Amino acid sequence: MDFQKNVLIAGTGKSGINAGKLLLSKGATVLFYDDNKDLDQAGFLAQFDDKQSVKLALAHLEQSVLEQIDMMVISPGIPVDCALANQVREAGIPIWSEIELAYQAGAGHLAAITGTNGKTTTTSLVGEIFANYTESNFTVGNIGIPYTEVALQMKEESYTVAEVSSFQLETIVDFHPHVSAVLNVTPDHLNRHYTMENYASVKLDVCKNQTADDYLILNYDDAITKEMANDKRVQAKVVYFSRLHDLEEGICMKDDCIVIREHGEEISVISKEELILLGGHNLENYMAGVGVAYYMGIPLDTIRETLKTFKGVAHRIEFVKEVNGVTYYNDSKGTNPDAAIKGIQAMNRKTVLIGGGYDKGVPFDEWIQAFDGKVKKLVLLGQTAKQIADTASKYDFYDVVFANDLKEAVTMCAEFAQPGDAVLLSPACASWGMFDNYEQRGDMFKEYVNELGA
Ligand code: UMA
Repeated sequence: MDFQKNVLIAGTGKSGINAGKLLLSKGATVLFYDDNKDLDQAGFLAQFDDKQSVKLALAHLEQSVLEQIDMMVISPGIPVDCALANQVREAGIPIWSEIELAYQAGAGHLAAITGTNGKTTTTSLVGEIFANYTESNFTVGNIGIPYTEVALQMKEESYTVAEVSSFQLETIVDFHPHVSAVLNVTPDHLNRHYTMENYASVKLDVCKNQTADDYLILNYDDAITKEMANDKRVQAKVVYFSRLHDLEEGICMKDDCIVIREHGEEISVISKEELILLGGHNLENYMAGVGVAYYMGIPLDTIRETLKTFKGVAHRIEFVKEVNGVTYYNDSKGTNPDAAIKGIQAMNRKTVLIGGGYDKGVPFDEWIQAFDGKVKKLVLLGQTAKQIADTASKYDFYDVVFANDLKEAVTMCAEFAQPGDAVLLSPACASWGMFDNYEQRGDMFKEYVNELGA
């Protein structure tokens, strides 16, 4: 691939910066464009060693400039039908997604995971499996590490797993993972893709360059992904996973154990009891991760060992520690009632729940109704504490106490919880006013839990 071109990079976020650095190191000249006319230009340009080869245009691009451009690399947050992209397309200039550039520059074995929910957890799991298998491994993409940031470090023997969003898939060209997965498709990003059909179709593009030698992992329990197998773009071998159905071929449950069935044989992978992450949605993430890793050729022993130790993604129903027989979970990312419902649903035992925080003016009724007899004590803090307590009383739930801060809440939980119980921070509220962000809230929670002792 010849990278010595004049390249227009749309977007000056982390995708744009890393795409630019990659291209500059290959001898390209780069013109950045960003709609943000207030961007700190000097600060931005200071990030590049080779300043001679970098230019920056804000909010406006002369038509005459396009005549010198060979290609455009577009950041995922920029819609592909914006005025600039249309102008570039009309001028006959190719548009590449940042992941396409990384794919062209990178090397080695590639798996790609997309879907509306669960893709970060599944990608992290596969990333850990790869890390336990080989030294040269990379976990990249929408998960927060731009693929272009590390593409040039990849070697033929490297194993890479990329979390890919629909935004990134819209402008792929030759992007070709050996194993791809579409976990599920539910309404999201419709302001960008307009219809569910478009959104689902862009997700399935993850497989468009795959051949009969490759694998496409699909969720059998999701009506949209189940149907994807019949799409004419699918040349790869389809492998379904299902939490709810017994499959003749594919990945499913048998006697509470994840099994792989292929060519009439059954391989037992792991029992549900050995897994740390709770909830049906996590079981699906485990199954998809098993499928991706297995068809990437990773030995089953490595997959099993990683499954046993994988603690999930920070702040999402994250296992923290067991103290005096009580298991502590950090779900600080449960920043709204919907997300917090998933948190409490994932608990399979009596739970002392910490909730409350910043007031976004949302009702808490559905969250309280989802307690389902599992919550033995609700420890409330923050602006919304009284509103939550009032809502709880509407549903005859009175096991409520108030804490002045998170540290006190953790101390109270340690007193209320009995061996065998869970303590869950899943506040159903944003953290603002008490913490900088949900990450800081989750980190503080973990610190206080660790202070409780062994
Ligand atoms: N910009 C424009 N015009 C626009 C939109 C943005 O000029 O119409 C400019 C902004 O002024 C800014 C730059 O583009 O300077 C930002 O680019 P970006 O939005 O593509 O953000 P990056 O920092 O490059 O981060 C992107 C992903 N962001 C989005 O898809 C919105 C990150 O996913 C990803 O982690 C990162 O690349 C590395 O691959 C975030 C995300 O929210 C987490 N993803 C969505 C999701 O998960 O639902 C898809």
